[in-house]
Amino acid sequence: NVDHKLEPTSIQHSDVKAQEEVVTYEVNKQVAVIRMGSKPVNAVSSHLKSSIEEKVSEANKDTNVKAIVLMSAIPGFFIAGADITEFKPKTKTEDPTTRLPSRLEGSTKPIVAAIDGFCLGGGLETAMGCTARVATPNSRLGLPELNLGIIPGWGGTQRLPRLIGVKKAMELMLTMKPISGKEAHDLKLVDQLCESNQLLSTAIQLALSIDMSKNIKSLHRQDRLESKAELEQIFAHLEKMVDPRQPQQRQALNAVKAGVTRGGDEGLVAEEEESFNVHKPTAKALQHLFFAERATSKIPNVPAYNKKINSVGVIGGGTMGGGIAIACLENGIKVTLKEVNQKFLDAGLERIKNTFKSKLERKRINQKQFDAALNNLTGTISYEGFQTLDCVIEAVLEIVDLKKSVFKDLSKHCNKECILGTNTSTIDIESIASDLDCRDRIIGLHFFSPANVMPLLEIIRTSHTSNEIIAAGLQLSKQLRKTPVVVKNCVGFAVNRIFFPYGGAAGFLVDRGVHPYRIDKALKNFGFGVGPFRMSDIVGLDVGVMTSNSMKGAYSDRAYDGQLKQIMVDQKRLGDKVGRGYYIKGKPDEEGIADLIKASQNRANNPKPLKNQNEFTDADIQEILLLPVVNEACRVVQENLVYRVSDLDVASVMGMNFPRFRGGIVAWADVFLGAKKTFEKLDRLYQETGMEMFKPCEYLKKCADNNKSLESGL
Ligand code: 3H9
Repeated sequence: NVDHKLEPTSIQHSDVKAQEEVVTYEVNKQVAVIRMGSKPVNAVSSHLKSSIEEKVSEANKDTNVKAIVLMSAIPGFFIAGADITEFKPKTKTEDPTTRLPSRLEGSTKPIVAAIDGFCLGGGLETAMGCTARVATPNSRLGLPELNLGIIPGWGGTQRLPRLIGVKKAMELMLTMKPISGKEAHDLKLVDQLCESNQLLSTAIQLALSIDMSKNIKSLHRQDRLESKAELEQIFAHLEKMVDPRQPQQRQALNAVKAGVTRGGDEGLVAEEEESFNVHKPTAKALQHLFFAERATSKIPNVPAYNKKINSVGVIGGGTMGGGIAIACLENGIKVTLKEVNQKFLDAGLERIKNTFKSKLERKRINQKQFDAALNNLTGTISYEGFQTLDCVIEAVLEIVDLKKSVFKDLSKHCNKECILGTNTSTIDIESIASDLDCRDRIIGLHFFSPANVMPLLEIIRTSHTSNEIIAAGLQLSKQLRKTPVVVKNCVGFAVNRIFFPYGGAAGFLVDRGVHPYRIDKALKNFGFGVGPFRMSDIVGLDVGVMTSNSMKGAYSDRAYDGQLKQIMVDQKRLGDKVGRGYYIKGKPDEEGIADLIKASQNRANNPKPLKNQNEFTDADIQEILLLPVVNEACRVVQENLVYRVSDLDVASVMGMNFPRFRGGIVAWADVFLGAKKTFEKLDRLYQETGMEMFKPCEYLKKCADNNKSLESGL
């Protein structure tokens, strides 16, 4: 009953690309130079593959040609990988020797891959099928396939270990992070390094120097593999490392092992079999997320924003304000930090400086970057200089009147084009500036703590925010290297709103006899870095109480009025900042919290347990906490607050650390359960408990009734 209707959002790409694709062929000094020019990133579609093969075959037949260079006509990209828009679930295994890299490896004339820019996945596999590789030092080479729920399928699991050893090859696959051309050269993956303007001549020279009679194909090299004893150790370690929730990791390992023990040719067959058997829901979820992440900045009717944001004013130097300032400084934006008095200002500036000092000490940045960041930072206790700022972000305490007075000041002291952002997480943005004439420039810029680390920027538009200011917000997020999600104004916006039932359901379960640590364990097993109670300790329980009160105020019908958090706060167990919360310094404190749990259950009138604590499986707990979140996400869709359903998937992954291999909160329900089952499970919970948070909303019901995916939208 799994609903597999979820499709990548950009299926139309490939048609456009097929027409634009150009592979050119010219002969230069007896070398055939084949240039790939398939915009935007040279993703290898079936069309591009056959065009390359045609040209290589032409070169092999051309008696004037001694060698071949394969390079890109698109600056910055060699090949970004196989074309993901063409991915379909496989119905049968194929002959792996028909893949592009194997075809290239079969060339009778030497082929040199000349790499300048991204060389990823099928791109690196193609380069490894060539006889040799030349690259620029800043190129990016890697095999990120596991991030799409699949394994390298064009011989990457075979050729990479044979070129750089199993240990490093598995590291590249498991971390999914690309390495630079320079590192690749150090590892001997790349034979020669050169600057961009020397790329063609270096590649030609290298190509002409290769003697094919002495060449050993990458697939058959033995010299760079580790010794038998080393391999045993490496594999034993990797066996422990692979995450059973991400089957593609084990499958990549299986393919590598098969190749190392049985030889490259058999390894290719093993890779094909493992590829065929990849866990399809995980692959679907991750590929969905790939396109979802790239779609969030596409907002209809928003004009192009051709300026750069050079200067930002940050009002309030506390944790959030400081984090925002650091994010700006790290990305070359000048920051003016404003506080109410010199003492607070000094403390705020000090915190920012200390963060950069610690980065310098840990060698995360160099002295030049340190100096540049601190030179870009100024502090003030007045609005002097605000007239010239491009953007101001308010991060003062969550007090409506205080925010109102800040915006009144900003309307006087900033220029008429300045973006006026608020980082509020709980206050209605419409109300902050209801009587000001700069309402069209007011926008929510909601960062997640720590603001310089978390990758999401929630951009909130009020009924007055202009499209130009939305464009400016998107530009800011690009400069800060964050992923934006644009959401219309509502209490909690996207992330806090859809996740408010998560804490509620956790409290609900505790009052019905399930221990907080048991709940944390189940959610960790699901893939969250930490469970909800440990997370509360990190965020601060007092902050949690404040946020949940504001959510309860707005969505009282489906809130759970649990008392445990308040009881903890009354006992001064505020979380990590005081060393004690649900845990003591991160360690369980069963005895310490036992009475507090009882007190919470008493206040809830000791409700009947749903079932015996031992009978709860991980899946039961995960569904009780997460299905109401899916339900609330569907309500957000129903209220038309986001531009596309998948924005909520991105928001959940980037703002709440929802495990990315589950595809995001709505995709998880869609792909792993299906709309119908999601509806049935929620409805059953609603019937059993009478709690409104479980009552399926109209949108969810409609999708289930019409057999449509939850991602299909209104
Ligand atoms: C693979 O190779 C499997 C093999 O082993 C064979 C198995 C059988 N396909 O990210 P951007 C589009 S799997 C199709 O905004 P950037 C992207 O959607 C692949 N389309 O640019 C976007 O379209 P739009 C392994 C692709 O500069 C546009 O290109 N490779 C592909 O910020 C620009 O992309 C990867 O996983 C693709 N492979 O980042 C790498 N790649 O404009 C995937 C991009 O309509 N790609 N597009 O929204 C990336 O990581 C980044 O795109 C890259 C550039 C770092 C290259």
